[in-house]
Amino acid sequence: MNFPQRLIDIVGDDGVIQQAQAMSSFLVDERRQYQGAAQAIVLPTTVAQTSAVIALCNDSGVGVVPQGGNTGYCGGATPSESGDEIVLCLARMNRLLALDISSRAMTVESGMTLAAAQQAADDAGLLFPLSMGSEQSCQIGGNLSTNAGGLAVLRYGTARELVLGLQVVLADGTVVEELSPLRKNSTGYDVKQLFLGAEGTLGVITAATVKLFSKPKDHLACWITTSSLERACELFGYLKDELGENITSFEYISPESLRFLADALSDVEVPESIDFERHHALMEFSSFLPDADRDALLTALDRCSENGLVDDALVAKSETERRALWRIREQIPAAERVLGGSVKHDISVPMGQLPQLAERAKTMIRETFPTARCSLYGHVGDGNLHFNVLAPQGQQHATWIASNKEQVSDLVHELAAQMQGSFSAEHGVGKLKKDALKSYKNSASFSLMRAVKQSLDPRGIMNPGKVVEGS
Ligand code: 2HG
Ligand code: ZN
Repeated sequence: MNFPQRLIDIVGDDGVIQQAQAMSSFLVDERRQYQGAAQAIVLPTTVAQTSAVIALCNDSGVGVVPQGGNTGYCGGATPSESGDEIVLCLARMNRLLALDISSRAMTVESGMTLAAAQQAADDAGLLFPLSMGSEQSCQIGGNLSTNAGGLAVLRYGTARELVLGLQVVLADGTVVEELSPLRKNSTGYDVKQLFLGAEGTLGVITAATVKLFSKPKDHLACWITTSSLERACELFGYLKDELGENITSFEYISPESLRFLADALSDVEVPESIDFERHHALMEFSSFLPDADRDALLTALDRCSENGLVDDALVAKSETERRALWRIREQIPAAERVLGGSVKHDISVPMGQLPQLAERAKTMIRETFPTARCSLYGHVGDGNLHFNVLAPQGQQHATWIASNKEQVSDLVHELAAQMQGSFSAEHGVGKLKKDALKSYKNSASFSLMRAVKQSLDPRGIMNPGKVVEGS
């Protein structure tokens, strides 16, 4: 029996796509950097089917490329060009399996979109705080596999910190069943951590039990104008001391990024009072005592105006205004796409060094590529900057990016490493940053990663060519 027929025997006719046109969207990554090929796209509906498919692939030496919403930036869910692998798409495993209000925990299958998971929590009067621009299409399995960050890390942590339990299928088809809502469990190795951030190279996450939180009674978004990134960081420190855990996001937007947004996307409204020449922070403030907390926020902002940290502050007066402010920040990546794309970097350094990182990176790029344009924005409250480099005006963007991206990224990643930072704060490694992992990961840790890969996936079938190879 041929291989695709054996897959059909496990998942049924409607669970295997082999026709070229129907397969095409699964074979290219979000940013169109990688074009792969595959024997088939396989869409299981149960963990038993997933286990049988992976065991079959292991026995047959066929590579398995797990894929969620296919929104990743590093090519981690795109198969190789060989055409020998299968793409294992989890989209049909998208059920809510349990929601335990007293444990503040919810168990969902991996193919549930992030927006659907947020909604499921909201329907129960609780909050699932993971949040990012791609939430309508990205899926929980992918979020956990890349240890995604997003917009509320400051208060709730990255995806890794939101997980209580996992169900994972290993390369030989074994199902690791640890879907527990327990908050405390001190029984040896925390096995689930191996799979969070592994990008499907050690096994496929099929379901997860995640933490839920009380829903704040009020959200306030506040657009703050200030004189520099350094000031924005100082301001964050001050407001954190004053307002504590109530600050759920603190995002930075450089004047350049705001200008790119306005040039590219005329449908995103930037309030007239916002000065394009200045630096910006978008702060989200969530509270359980709306009136008292709002007063505390306004008083803190007044004090910051008096001591020169804040030039201007615009507090959203309604949910519509709040959403409009967030839209400005969230649409910056889309604006860069419209302008022809960028060489993207997702770097982090110890908090205090962020302004220095930004200045050094800009200077370095200017020295080597005097007319390239830098776009700086990101999650300043987490020490994570998106430092993106756009082609010089008037140049053919795709050609410029293709010829210079490696040199640009080497410079930026080297700088982050020199400053004790990370070359990938929240987007993962995939194919794109595999060499950077080898260069910058601590060598003992890198060897350990290879040993773990070798031990869990000795035939190298799990997401081949991504992150790390076995030893
Ligand atoms: C964001 O923070 C995302 O908006 C995307 O992580 C960053 O597109 C980017 O460079
Ligand atoms: Zn980001």
